[in-house]
Amino acid sequence: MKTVFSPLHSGHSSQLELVAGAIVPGFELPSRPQFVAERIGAVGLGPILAAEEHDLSTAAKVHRQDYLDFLPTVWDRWTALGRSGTALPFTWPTRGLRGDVPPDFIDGLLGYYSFDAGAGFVEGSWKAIKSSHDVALTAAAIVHGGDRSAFALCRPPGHHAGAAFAGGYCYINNAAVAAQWFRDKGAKKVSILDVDYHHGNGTQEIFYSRADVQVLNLHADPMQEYPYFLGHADERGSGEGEGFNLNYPMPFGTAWDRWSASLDDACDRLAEYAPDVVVVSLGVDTFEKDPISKFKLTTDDFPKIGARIAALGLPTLFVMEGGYAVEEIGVNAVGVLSGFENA
Ligand code: SP5
Ligand code: ZN
Repeated sequence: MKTVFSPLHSGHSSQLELVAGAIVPGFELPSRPQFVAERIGAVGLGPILAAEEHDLSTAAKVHRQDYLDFLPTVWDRWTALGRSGTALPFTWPTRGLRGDVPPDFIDGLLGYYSFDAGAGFVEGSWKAIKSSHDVALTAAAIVHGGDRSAFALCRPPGHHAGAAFAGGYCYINNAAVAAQWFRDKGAKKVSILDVDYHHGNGTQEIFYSRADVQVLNLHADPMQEYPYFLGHADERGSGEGEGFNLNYPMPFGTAWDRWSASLDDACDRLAEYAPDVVVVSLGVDTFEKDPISKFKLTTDDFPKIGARIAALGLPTLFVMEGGYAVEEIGVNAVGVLSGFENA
């Protein structure tokens, strides 16, 4: 399996986040994809290729144009005020406030275009965000070109990013852009299978009223876990999209038995839908030692995920999402890919 990767991700560093009332160094570290790349080399998964640049025309079909126009401007607006550090929002247009009027000032704009304080900007952030998007589309093109699968080693991740908002370490929804790109290249139907620990709220929002992209999400129950405000089992799509969004919320402590039952059901529903291509939002923060998560998957479980997905027999693009146990992220993520290859 070919992997696509970009070194430009590394300028997106020194992120800060709010955890239990304290501002701490973020969990979404630049070392994450390095560990994955090292493991790819160690097991001989296949070549690691450079990303090719793609314009944002496909992204503009899943994101709002004003949001895409805003992202590259954040750092300049921030530093123009003499600020340094991490650009972060602190006010959001929740119920009872105006969500339809973007303010002029950067602090207001950051809140307008986000749903949490988990997606800050530093000097290299935009280049990293754009490179992650390019990684996803370069890998998608490899699958479109006839390879059975490819791996987009994206950083930053994407599945929390919606049509017009960042959040949860995500800015551009790489998996959603790839799914849209496959549609534009002739795929009639695309399935996105999101196995990250957290609900992929952005992906759900983007495709919620569409029947041409099925979205299946396995995740921690939003009654207990971030992102809290989306991901319930009764969210099944709207209008033409009714029935094409499926959520599998699971409780803290979920281990392989229960998690794999959800995966089996999701794979059955996916097979019924019979897409032309599958996009896997591959988070490995379901791992038992993940520092921000509460599922109990073990390193031995990850290859079984890959094998189950391989049994679908469909062209498959893997897109890297979360996973914060950095020492083990390589073994676990590549475990899924090897399990797919060896099935
Ligand atoms: C892509 C992805 O996996 N994003 C996850 C964003 C999670 N943001 C909320 C983190 C809450 C961290 N709680 C830390 C508890 C540490 N003991
Ligand atoms: Zn996650």
